[in-house]
Amino acid sequence: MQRPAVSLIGVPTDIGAGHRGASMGPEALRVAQIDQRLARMGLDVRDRGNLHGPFNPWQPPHAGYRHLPEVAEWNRAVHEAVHAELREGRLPVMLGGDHCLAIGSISAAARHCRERGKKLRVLWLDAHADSNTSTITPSGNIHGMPVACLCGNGPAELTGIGGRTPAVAPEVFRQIGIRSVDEGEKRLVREAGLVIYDMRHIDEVGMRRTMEEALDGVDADTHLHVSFDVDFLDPSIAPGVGTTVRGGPTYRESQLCMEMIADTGRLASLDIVELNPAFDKRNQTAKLAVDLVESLFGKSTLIR
Ligand SMILES: [Mn+2]
Repeated sequence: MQRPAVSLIGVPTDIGAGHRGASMGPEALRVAQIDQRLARMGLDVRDRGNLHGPFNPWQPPHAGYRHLPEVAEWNRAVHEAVHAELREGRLPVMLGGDHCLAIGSISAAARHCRERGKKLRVLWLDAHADSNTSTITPSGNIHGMPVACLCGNGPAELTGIGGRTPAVAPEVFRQIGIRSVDEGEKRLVREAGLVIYDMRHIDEVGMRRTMEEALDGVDADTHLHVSFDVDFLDPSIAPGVGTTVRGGPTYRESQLCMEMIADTGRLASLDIVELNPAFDKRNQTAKLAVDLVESLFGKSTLIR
């Protein structure tokens, strides 16, 4: 199988989050040697450095959103950077940063798919559904809204990034590991028809069957985007996130999830988000994220 050429794009901001610190995520992943670890697997890895954007002004919500102009500015930068890498035939890895940045990266993957006639599938690995809107959000933090915005349910500054509204249809998403959904959000995800494999589903049928279902229909024409929110993982192994929710996938379940994605050979873009070194211990969560990303790129115990 041809090894992809990988571009690392640091996006050092916590502009959409409810706690400060995800802005340090890109550097923590570099300290955990994400570039060397992928290069050692034989991948052509280039670190493009960090994108730049406005500082976090740490203001209360305005009309249901916190920091909307700043979130839009960061996401426009992410969109252009991710799209440029895809156009060059490279696999962009967005080192977040908080999860609002997936608006920029996934709208870029969607635009690339339109240009190349590919089908998009997004695996959203997360404890949360991230499908809030300004009217139901308890906090106004936009990292709780990217899925809704990508599906066209949000402010024009965000839904229009990438030139097409909505950027994607809800059918492209498969959400995995979900265990915290706000009250109003439950109704919204049901109305949108989002496919959600919550922790109860994983408990009942196991990670293997869950991933078979989530990857069903992925074929040679599919662009597979993985949006990996580190809070997907159980907090006992991954304390370095702002919004821990207990009862997440174990180390082995997470490895299997990543390995089964790698087996498809269709991974084409990746977000690593919500890593928050301010909550971490000795960078263990960054190291774990890098271990899992190695598996996502095909590292396995045996020749399979
Ligand atoms: Mn998230």
